[in-house]
Amino acid sequence: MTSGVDEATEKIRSMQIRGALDIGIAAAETLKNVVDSTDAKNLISELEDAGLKLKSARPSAISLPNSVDYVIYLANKIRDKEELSEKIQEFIDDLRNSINTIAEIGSNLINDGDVILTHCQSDTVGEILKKAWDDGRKINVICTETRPRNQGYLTAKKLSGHGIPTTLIVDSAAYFIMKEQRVNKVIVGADTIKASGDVINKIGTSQIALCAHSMNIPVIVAAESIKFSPQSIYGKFVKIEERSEDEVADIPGVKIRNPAFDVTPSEHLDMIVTEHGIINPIDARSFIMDKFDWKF
Ligand code: RUB
Repeated sequence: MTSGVDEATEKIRSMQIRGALDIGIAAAETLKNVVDSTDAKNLISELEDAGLKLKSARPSAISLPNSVDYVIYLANKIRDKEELSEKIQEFIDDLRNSINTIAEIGSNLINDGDVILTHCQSDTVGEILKKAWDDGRKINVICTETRPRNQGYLTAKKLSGHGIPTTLIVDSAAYFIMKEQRVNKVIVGADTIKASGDVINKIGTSQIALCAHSMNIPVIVAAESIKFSPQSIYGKFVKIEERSEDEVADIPGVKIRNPAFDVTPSEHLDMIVTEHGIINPIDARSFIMDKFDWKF
């Protein structure tokens, strides 16, 4: 396989590249390399092979197949390789820019004095919080550790490195701390958003959203449109990644489970911030029909 496809697939699989947006961008960049280095006559089959490989790297972030499918859609439409390569670059640039637009929109939801809880590590959420801080809003952020891979450490380091007062807690302290610290907003990222408005994100998100919902604390999801699932319109199931038990514990005779994502029902979510504006989770279906017209 040419053009770094195996390397990119391995980096996504081993989580050297992680987070749904970065995974989608890495897939598009890899396929652009395929376009730039393959004969025009073999291009579609090379892209399809590379796309299949990339898609197999991780199953729960829809940004990965969406990104692959969009590049292949472009390749079927645009036969001139140079023009195709430019269009793929435009797509990559749009993906990169969408996070800044979400930061603009999402930071307006943050008020001075907010105590915000976030889970895992989402670049999109991070940019919202940093923008709110840069705009002068004095916020406090609580990060969950996010066992077993501890992505919450990355979030805590990034935010505190930016000057934002940041507290790290173990995952099981979420409910206690939400009450004690009077958390007034929960903000999380997303790996996949279904037509029903249900959101697939890092394992533990659904518990946090349930706690927040029970205390009337708004739960905000920050996600680029590439993370919505057109396949879910037809009821396609999203596979929840089950990672190695080695990440959790080694206790002889004990079965270990390590699901990496969970599904938060739309009724426990208040809004989704996208680069196209804020939507009600129950409007996800029409959002998908509108933004994925190339799919239908
Ligand atoms: C990452 C995770 C993030 C979303 C959104 O899981 O669940 O919340 O991917 O991230 P993992 P972003 O570490 O297993 O990839 O906003 O950066 O796209």
